[in-house]
Amino acid sequence: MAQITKDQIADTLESIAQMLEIKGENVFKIRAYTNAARALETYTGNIAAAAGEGRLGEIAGVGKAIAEKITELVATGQLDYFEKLKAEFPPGLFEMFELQGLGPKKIKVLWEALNVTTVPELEKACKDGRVADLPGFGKKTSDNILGAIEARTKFAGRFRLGSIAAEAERMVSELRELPDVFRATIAGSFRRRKEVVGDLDFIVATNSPAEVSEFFVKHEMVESVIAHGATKSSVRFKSGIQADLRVVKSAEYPFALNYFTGSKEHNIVMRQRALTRGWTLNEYRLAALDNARSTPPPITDEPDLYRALDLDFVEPELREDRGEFAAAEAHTLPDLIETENLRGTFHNHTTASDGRSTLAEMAEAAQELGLQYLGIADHSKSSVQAHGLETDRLLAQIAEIKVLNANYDGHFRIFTGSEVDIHKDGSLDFPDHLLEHLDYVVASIHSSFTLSEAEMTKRIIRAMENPHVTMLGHVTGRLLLSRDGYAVDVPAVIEAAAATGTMIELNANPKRLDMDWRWWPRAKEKGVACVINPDAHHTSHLQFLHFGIGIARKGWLTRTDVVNCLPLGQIEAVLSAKRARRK
Ligand code: DGT
Ligand code: CA
Ligand code: CA
Ligand code: ZN
Repeated sequence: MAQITKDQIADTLESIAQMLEIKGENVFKIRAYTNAARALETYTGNIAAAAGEGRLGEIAGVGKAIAEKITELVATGQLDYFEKLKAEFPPGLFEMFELQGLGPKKIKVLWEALNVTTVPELEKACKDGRVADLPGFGKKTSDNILGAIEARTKFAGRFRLGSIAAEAERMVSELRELPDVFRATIAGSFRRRKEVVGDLDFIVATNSPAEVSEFFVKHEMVESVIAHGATKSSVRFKSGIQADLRVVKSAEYPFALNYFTGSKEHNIVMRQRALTRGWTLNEYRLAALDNARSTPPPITDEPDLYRALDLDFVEPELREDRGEFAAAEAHTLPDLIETENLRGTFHNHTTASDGRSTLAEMAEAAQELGLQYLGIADHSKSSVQAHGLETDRLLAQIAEIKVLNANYDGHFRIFTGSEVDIHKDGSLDFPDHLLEHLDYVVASIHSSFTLSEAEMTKRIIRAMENPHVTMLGHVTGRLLLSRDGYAVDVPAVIEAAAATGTMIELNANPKRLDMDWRWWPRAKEKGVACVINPDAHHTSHLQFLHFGIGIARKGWLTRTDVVNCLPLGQIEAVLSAKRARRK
């Protein structure tokens, strides 16, 4: 039997909480399940081992009753209580939970008042006005639900890099360890670090194709097998993503790797360049055509292939046919940023607002990652739902940081910041005389998402004109695969960032990855500094920086374009540059 994963356990607990809420159970009981689910999401230990040794109670947020249920899940792969509870509900109801903005309270009303229990029924009820007429719903809610249904269809079959990276990386590392496997890589959009991917493409070089394919289709992460052949297999992983495996001989590997890395647009140009030299390029080889004036050179890896076509090696992230060929010919490809270049980061939350780790825990985690500084930017007072800080709590946090900093002997530093809400009119949630006490300010939009593009752009630019605003947070507010960003004229924002000396954030949270990689070359050209921030709400989220690096690379950025590559001792001047300029 396949071992149940931590995420599957968390999902089960989350579903139980939703069902209990529909049943109108006591809030404490409901909260116990949601808290336990959250605790598991960030638990880094081995859950099966902890269950086996009776140590689940040690996980903060997991009580005795829930620990017993987790133990049953780990031991048997299912939970009797959950199955019985589920049987009390129409099955279609669970799909409704996947719609953005629709929670148990509303689902309960829709079910009881309109007898709506499936997504198609819900769509119909919205369109004929029955949902808008429900008490507490209204036209706006009905429209939002329709928007969520539309988004669900539009995004079906796509996956955020952050939700499938663990499965993909585990598979490739296990493939590499098989006897007789010479090389194994995840190609496709995953290798190009696209923010969302359609499927995974594994390429393996081996002399034992049957054994490798067998290992792949029988892996415990596999939910179902779509095809199982000698050199091509396809499966669906438990997360729902499809994964294709191509097994090739060592000599074919560079060609298969290059072809299946793509993009399709990049491949077309590669093949064209081969043709103009009288050669033919496909996923197996580069060979001379009859009319060829020369034979292609021997090729043992991807750089050889690019060299053969008179190109510098093009990093996978740049293979989108967006100027990489001209640069590779002219030897002007950028020396792309790497994770190791980062020295610190700025947009991070703590338990003071909606984070789940304390200030001290966050600082320790940053040091363990080898960072020299950590910026703390908890929410400001208007973000009530996120427990935003009022003036006195912010001042107390500044004092607390001062004390911690005094103990670091200058080797590490916490910078005091705030993620300040931008009001509807572009004014900020804190007055200047308070912002002056901070090392830096992240300004972000968390309300009034539906302004027109012109109003929204004006609002953001007005905020950037404030000399205390060091950086603009998540530029469009998009949530990948669930919510489009608000309407905003990004080129105008980039222009204003350049004019005011404001940095633009590359929010590295895999749900955001905002500003989009397609805009970074323009920002760089205008001289706008990038700052890569994880928007961490837990110590484990500092790992999001890796996703941010992938996007920065896709945006052609080097270490000199990203301010948080600067070491302690140099970063301070950059943080205060904008204020100094205004004085
Ligand atoms: P995805 O999976 O939709 O996120 O995107 P990719 O880029 O991984 O696309 P996928 O999995 O369909 O195919 C992997 C690569 O194989 C793709 O990037 C380029 C190559 N490829 C697939 N179909 C074609 C094609 O019709 N022409 C060319 N030139 N290359 C193709
Ligand atoms: Ca793919
Ligand atoms: Ca594919
Ligand atoms: Zn935010």
